[in-house]
Formats: sequence, C-alpha cells, structure tokens
Amino acid sequence: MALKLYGAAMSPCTSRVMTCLHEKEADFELIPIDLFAGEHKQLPFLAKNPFGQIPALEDGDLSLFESRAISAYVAEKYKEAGHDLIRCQSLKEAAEVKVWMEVESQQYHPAISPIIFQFFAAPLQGKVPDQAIIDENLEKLGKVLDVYEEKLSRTKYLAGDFYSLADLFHLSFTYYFMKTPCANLINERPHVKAWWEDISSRPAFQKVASAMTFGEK
Ligand code: GSH
Repeated sequence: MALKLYGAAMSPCTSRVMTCLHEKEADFELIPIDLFAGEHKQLPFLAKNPFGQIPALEDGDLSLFESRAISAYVAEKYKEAGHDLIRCQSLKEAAEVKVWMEVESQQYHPAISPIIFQFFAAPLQGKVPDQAIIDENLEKLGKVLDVYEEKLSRTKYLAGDFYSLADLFHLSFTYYFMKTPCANLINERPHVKAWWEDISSRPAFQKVASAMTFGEK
C-alpha cells in the first residue's frame, strides 16, 4: 500500500520528505494541503498534526508528523532499497550521520529559515522583507558555513565520504536560499559550493525541485 504524504510540493519541509521517498524508491501519494486556504489549521489535518504544520505521513495505521522524523522512518523502513541514507551497517558511521542531522536542525536551520521566510513568505503576507533580520541571520549562517567548509575540506559529505540523510536534510531550504541575492555565502566557500552542486544534482532531489515554486500551490 502506498504511503500517504500530506503536504505541498512547494513547502521545503514536504520536499525534504519527498526527496527521501524518492531516494528510497518508495511508493507514495502526495495529498495536497492548501496552506493558502488554511487547511493545515483545520480538521481533519489537525488530527494528523496538532501543531497545524505540514507535512504529515500515514503508513497504514501509523500517523507521523515532523519532516526529519518522517524521513528517518522512511530511511529505516526502506533501508534495503535505493541509497543507504543512514549507514545501517556501521555503528560509527550511523552515529556521524546522527550528529550532522542534529547540526542541520540545531545550527543550520535556525539561521537559514528566517532568511527564507523574509525573502519568500513575508511578501506573500504583504510585508516587505526585514533587512535587519536577514543580515543578523546571514551572519549566523556564515559562521555555520565556516564550520562546514572546514569539515567538507576533509570529507566529501558532512558525515563522511558518503551521501546521507544529514546532507539530504539541507536540500530544500538551501535550494530556496540559492535563489536569493545571498547565494554568494555558499558560492564563495569552495568546498561548500562543490558539496551543494553535488547533492542538489541527485536525481531524487531534481524530481522534487522542479515543483518547488514558492507562492504557488
Ligand atoms: N519542524 C516541522 C517539520 O520539519 O515538519 C516544521 C514544519 C513547518 O514549518 N511546515 C511549514 C508550515 O506548515 C511548511 S514548510 N507552515 C505553515 C504554518 O506554520 O502555519
């Protein structure tokens, strides 16, 4: 039975899960949730995620929310299929993957997400992007990327010389970031730039990226 993913193709959190599903060659159906109509803040969606945010996943009687947790579930459930995203054969490599998944969630995301919000979501709400918020978070993101540059000078990907869920978690927000005038933050760091070009050209992400157009349903 196909997994049911409730979300929107342009949403970076939905795209994160879809990229993982494509990497694992999993059969799934995207059930659109209309953010612009506020469907995520109403029943029946609130029964899937009481916090009223997309995406949510249903696998039979299992119902999950939080894009990173859903992706980790998918990577584990289909560990024998497609690309091994969690290094399930090596305790040490699996631990490195977990470290860099945490780094994405605790260091990278808090810096990049307010920038994406200001450039893409604020205009949809009739607001002018707040340059002070952008500048403050660019500074934070630059410091995180300095750490990435050093790490990626030693290993091809974040957790080691293998593509993993940790790299995948970065794709959707960075994809939108690269469409802003601030893309030089990535491009001026040669190892980060090479990593970005590599991970964003993977077929699983390319399938998702073509539908990532902010402001459209
Ligand atoms: N930590 C959650 C996850 O990773 O799933 C965040 C989910 C999230 O922020 N979803 C956005 C959303 O539903 C779309 S990418 N925004 C509408 C809202 O927060 O009201």
